[in-house]
Amino acid sequence: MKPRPNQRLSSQAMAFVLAGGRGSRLKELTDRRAKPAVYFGGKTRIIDFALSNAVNSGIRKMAIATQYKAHSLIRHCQRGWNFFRAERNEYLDILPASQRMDEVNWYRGTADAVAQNIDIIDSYGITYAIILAGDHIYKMDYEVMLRQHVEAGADVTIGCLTVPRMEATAFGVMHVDKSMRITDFLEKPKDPPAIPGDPAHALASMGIYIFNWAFLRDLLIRDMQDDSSTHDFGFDLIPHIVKNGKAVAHKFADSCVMSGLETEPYWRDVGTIDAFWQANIDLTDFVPKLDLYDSAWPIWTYAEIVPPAKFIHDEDGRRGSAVSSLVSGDCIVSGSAVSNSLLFTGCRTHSYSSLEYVVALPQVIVNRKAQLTKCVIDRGVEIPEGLVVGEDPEEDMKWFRRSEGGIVLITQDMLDARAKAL
Ligand code: ADQ
Ligand code: ADP
Repeated sequence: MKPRPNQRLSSQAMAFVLAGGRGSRLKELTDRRAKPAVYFGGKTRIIDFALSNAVNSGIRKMAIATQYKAHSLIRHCQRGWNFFRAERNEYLDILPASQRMDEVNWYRGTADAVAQNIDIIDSYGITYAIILAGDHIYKMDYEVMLRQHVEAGADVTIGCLTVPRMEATAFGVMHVDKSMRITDFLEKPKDPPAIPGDPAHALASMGIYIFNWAFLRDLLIRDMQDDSSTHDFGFDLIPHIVKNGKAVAHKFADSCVMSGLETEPYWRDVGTIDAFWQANIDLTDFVPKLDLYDSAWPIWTYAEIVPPAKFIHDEDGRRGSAVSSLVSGDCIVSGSAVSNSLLFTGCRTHSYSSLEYVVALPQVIVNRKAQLTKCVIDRGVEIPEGLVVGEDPEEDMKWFRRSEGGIVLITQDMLDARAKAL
């Protein structure tokens, strides 16, 4: 496809979403689904943020590489993200690690997930490839980053943000010169180097990369044949380009200002139970930092057509109420008190029960007189009558998983084991 003058760069780009990782720190929440398929924010799943950003940025060619426990993720994408039309030159391909290349190798790393699909990417006829992680919560206009990439004449442009130095052990950490060219890059360093003049912070990679496709294609072909490589962007490809080519950093904070999307940059890796719970509960704030109600930047998802949420008095006249809470469709709050909580689609809470600071995933049933505080409840769990969670840490730990931050994760398997033991 030949670029036309004044054409939006996003129309010459594809988004390749890496969605194969488990996200093991989310514990039992990712026993049966990959992290990108985990529910977030009352209606959506984590991957919807990267996909919505791409669509809202004007990108109409996408590929999603899946690997670990991909069924739930694939089903979600097929149901919710099926509006791309080949006749309008739009594509969304789901690419499970399926041994397409040689019937031996699954995706050996993040770069290999792209390399094994070179033929499909070629068929899109794009100039730029945007590599995204499918497991972060943020809003970002990739067109702004594409413009910087082209203006700088970079081989790769990497999205980055400032993080507390000690948290940077989980990230790729970089140094940049005045022109934002990356001069050093260390993947997950044990002792992260600080930003010069700011010892408390480090400049971390968001795992978002823009490449000219022809450049990346060559690099991937060479990397596939290199037995010493782990075939990972952070460990192998990026350090190589920093040394031998031109790698440039794109600051997320500047990006937010330029796109006019967010006044305060918001980016979360909801990788632990504590972070997951906190980011969900933050949405119940009076003015949350993440605005899900911005019709100019919608977060699209698959949603069943369901009846509206309902709040009812029970037969004893107890009020069913929810305050400072997000309540999705098909929920019935009957004679129970819900506060500072999220009820995903299809939850039921029964008389005399109370929920405070609770994240209840779809189809959770809370039976009578249960008292739940500060917990995450997995999809489809039925909370037995009278269960008390969040009052006695020792009792909670006997049956459930209690995080470092004191958040209790409840799954049906845990409840079944408890029922058997009692
Ligand atoms: P991590 O997030 O730790 O670091 P990784 O575990 O490779 O890197 O995951 C990146 C993305 O790729 C995730 O969305 C994951 O689901 C997916 N993924 C992992 N293995 C995959 C595979 N085999 N096939 C398909 N998809 C796979 C990265 C960068 C750091 C950067 C952080 C920011 O390496 O430099 O700082 O992201 O979070
Ligand atoms: P979702 O992630 O869409 O909410 P579920 O929680 O129902 O879906 O299931 C997650 C994944 O685990 C799906 O791929 C589903 O097919 C699978 N699954 C659900 N229940 C079981 C089970 N009891 N044993 C094995 N796999 C299951």
